[in-house]
Amino acid sequence: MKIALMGQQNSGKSTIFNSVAGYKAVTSNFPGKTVTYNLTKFNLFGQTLELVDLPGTYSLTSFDLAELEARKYLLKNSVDVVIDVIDASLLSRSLELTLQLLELKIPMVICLNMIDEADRKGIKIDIEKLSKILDVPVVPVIAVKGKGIKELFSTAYKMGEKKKIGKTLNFSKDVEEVIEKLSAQIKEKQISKEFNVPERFLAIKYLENDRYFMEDFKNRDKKIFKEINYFQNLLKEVHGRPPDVVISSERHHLSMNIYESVVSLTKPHASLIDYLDNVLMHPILGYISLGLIFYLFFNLVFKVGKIVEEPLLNYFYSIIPLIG
Ligand SMILES: Nc1nc2c(ncn2[C@@H]2O[C@H](COP(=O)(O)OP(=O)(O)OP(=O)(O)O)[C@@H](O)[C@H]2O)c(=O)[nH]1
Ligand SMILES: [Mg+2]
Repeated sequence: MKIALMGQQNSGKSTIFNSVAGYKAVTSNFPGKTVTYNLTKFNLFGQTLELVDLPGTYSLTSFDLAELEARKYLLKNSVDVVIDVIDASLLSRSLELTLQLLELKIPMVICLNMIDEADRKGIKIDIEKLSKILDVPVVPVIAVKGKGIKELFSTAYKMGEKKKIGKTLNFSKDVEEVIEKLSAQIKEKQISKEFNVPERFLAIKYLENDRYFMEDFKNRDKKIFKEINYFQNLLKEVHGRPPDVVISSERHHLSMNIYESVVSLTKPHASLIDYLDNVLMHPILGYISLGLIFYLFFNLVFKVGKIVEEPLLNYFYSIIPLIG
């Protein structure tokens, strides 16, 4: 079974990867590119699972080389389960990628990582509700402490066995109608099979003018290209914005709605690190602290040095004749 870690930058993918990989990880290059990814194998329930740590990705519609390679890997490598690693303290932004991953219709688990950070910021997430909305299991994790990692992989394994696919959430009615009509055309012409993606996903990519999917068939099928143009113009006319902006704002809107229905905000807990940060980064107190730290440091070096100097010197003097 092949499991892929996907998620936005700094969401903790590599920390999770390293917690199971240890020294066995193999780093590879995407063919012809300098973008790397890590691969490892590990055992769970007597099965050998393959785990790949993909580059951080903000969106599946992207021009960034590393992000495009991560997407291509998902499309071309028959991944059995995707673990969508989310920074729980940045939930609304992260959900935009989650919605796109769901459109790929690959079995998925959401890893709600950095629960400790979310707690500290006073962000409380209703995990059951989030799981219900997306019809995907959600596992709370604190990757740096190894908390929840076992449950994460056993859930991923179960999802891979069941091949259970989450829900695709609908956009506004008029946008959804355009997507449906274009999907029907794509289905009729069996284009999505070539790319090995669901029709709805491909229809959205075409409306977004995604270069990877557009370039290949532009020369081959003039008719569908005309249809795409027609639907793109339709969205543009109704919304007064380019179709890719319309789609991304639809996704943003959905993510915000989900965020608002599952998150409750409480007072952030100020930790010792916050207090230290406030003092050390203060424009005046910061310099005073720096002076104090230097003062203590030099005192430590000279005072402790004075105490240990004599016994150390005596020791060295005593071994010099032996060396002689
Ligand atoms: N507080 C907290 N920090 C975490 C947790 N998990 C990871 N981190 C920290 O988050 C930072 C980013 O973690 P990485 O594992 O490098 O993130 P990544 O998703 O691999 O990042 P990219 O490869 O750049 O996309 C590191 O400093 C981790 O120590 C967690 O559960 N809690
Ligand atoms: Mg990483």
